[in-house]
Amino acid sequence: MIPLQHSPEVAEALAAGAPVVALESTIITHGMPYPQNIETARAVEAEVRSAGAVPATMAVLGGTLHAGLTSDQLTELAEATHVAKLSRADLAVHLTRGGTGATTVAATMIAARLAGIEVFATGGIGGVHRGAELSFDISADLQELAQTAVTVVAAGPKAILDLPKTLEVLETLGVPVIAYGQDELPAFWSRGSGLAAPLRMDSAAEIASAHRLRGMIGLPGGQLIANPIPVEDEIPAADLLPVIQQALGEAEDQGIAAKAVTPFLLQRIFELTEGASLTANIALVKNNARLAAAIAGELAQSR
Ligand code: PSU
Ligand code: MN
Repeated sequence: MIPLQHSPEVAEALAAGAPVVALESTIITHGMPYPQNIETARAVEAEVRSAGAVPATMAVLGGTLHAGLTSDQLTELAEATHVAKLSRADLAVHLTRGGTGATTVAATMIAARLAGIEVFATGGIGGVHRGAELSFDISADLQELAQTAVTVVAAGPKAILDLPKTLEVLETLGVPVIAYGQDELPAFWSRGSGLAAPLRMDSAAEIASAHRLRGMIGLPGGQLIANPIPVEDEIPAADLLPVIQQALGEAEDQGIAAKAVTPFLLQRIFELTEGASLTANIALVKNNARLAAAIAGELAQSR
């Protein structure tokens, strides 16, 4: 039997065909410092609720994959240190061992599909790292989008990445990259990236229809919705550039590799911007939660 447990609220919503939005947990354990991580996790759940959907934060606790956490479970995860960061490769091993771990975008998509949830909100997806031609560091998030039928709402790939290469890989993998309400690809903390988004949509209803149609025409995989951070919360890309360069240089000097790269860079950028990057990150996740809830609402209506 699959060690999967829905929270009572999520189970009830799914049984009734009500809108549900999956949320990831790596952003809580590896993406934000305490206590902002738990404050954000709660605020994001509240956004989903006020937009008329039920939030399902995904995590592995004691060898069980949870779809929907209680308030106590959320607190426990946010306060824990040395939590494992689980991607596709790690999931079954950690479930076998009875371990605890936070799910990345890739693992959250897998969990969402298993749990029967079609929409997922996060901050930014992983992608092709700068220097990937030497390091081969390409996030498993991209492969997952190619094979798991979940619509993921993010503020674009994180600006620490090589954005043109990330778009190229997504194109190769057949993943629709849909900017919401603008022509340009948003870049996480900034609304602009200087790159045209491959696709654009302007309503949650359209995004929900495309999600349905993908399944009907037999295409595997999901959709990436690149939702720009609200104007009042963004940090212009030019302001971030030197900070990102510095953080990348330090990561290289210190030999940071593999799973540690993204958490290291996010933490250093937080320190170097004196918290401004975190404030923007929190705002964009909440914004993504609202759009995801609207898409989940449209999908529920079309069922
Ligand atoms: N979005 C955020 N903060 C994060 C992440 C996303 O705002 O910390 C996490 C997600 O879990 C994503 C991971 O899957 O970063 C990417 O890690 P990597 O580059 O090692 O694949
Ligand atoms: Mn990586």
